[in-house]
Amino acid sequence: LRMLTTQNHVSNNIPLAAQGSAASKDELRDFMAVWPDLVRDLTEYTKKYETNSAAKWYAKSLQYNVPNGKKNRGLALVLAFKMLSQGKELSEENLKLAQCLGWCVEMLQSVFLMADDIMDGSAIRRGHKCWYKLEEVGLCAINDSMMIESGIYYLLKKYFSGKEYYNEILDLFHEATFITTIGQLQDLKTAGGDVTTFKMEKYKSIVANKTAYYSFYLPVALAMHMAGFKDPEMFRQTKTILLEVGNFFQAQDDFIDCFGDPAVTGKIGTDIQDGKCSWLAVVAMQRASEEQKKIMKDCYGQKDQLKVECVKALYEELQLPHTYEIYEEESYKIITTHIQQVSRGLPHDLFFKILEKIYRRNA
Ligand code: DMA
Ligand code: MG
Ligand code: MG
Ligand code: MG
Repeated sequence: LRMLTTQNHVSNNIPLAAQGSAASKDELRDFMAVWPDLVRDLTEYTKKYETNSAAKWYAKSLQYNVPNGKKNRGLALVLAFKMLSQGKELSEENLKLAQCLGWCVEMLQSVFLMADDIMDGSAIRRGHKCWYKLEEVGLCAINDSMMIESGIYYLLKKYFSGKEYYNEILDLFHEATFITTIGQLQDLKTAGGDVTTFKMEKYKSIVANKTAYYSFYLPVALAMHMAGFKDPEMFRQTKTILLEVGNFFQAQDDFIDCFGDPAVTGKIGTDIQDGKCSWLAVVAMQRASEEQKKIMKDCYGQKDQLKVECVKALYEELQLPHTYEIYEEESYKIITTHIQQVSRGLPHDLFFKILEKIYRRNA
């Protein structure tokens, strides 16, 4: 059966992706149903220290920033828990806990996005103004993001402090947070530098830290702890595969930043203006003539809309949309092969489902 399934992934890779199979409508609905309880937990907690006004503000900030995304990370955690746990672990109660933990990952994602939008100077997120762009918010968004981060640890304590895996999941949240901030630092410090020095190796290092670790490894590793996994070799293999998936995901994000439709992505690209070491900039530098490199040097990393258009035109001239299409196909195949090589009883289907969820995405 496994042979057949994996074969299917290599030869017939379109329909599965279209199914968006990492979570069904029901799973999304069940996941959403848990959120209001967590908001209540957090606002009740706030009221212990302050008047209603802080709790009200916190509720508003949570509601605006946490539940309106695709929820891929939280749903991946629930999916992973279902697939990894057997028999007694897969109780109603544990499922609810996995959903809570999934929301904690979504909260961490919001924390990073709230800060990321300030640092990147973005205007739109998930089809609405970025939180910091709201008139009544501004730089209060920094404090709001810290409040959401703290909320994660309140919820972890409330729901998991009695569990034997409590320390493991706490460590994972702390580690993922630190690694992501390292990645964001790399991203910010590289941005605006000499674009002709942007290389794929540098890109991969930034992306493994800023995106892959918290977006892909964290949710699955948390689910593994919940399901009682202990073997470090299993975590190592999981990390290797999922960092690769995360690299693929960020290359997509970078392509979408320039060539995506804001009506679909819910955000407006800033990578060219910000002079980011993006997948497009790196590949452009691999292929550019000396003359084209000079155009990039002159136009990349500036607000001037004419210069931004100039960079986009150069990307087109270098046929990067076509290169990207090939890259996406090839990466999908390579990751598929690597998934098939994973041993030690990890379910290949879990990795396939996570990969299929993002393959050929446009948002
Ligand atoms: C994503 O980088 C990384 C984090 C930690 C949010 P990005 O700035 O490319 O993300 P986006 O395109 O969503 O602003
Ligand atoms: Mg950004
Ligand atoms: Mg960023
Ligand atoms: Mg981006």
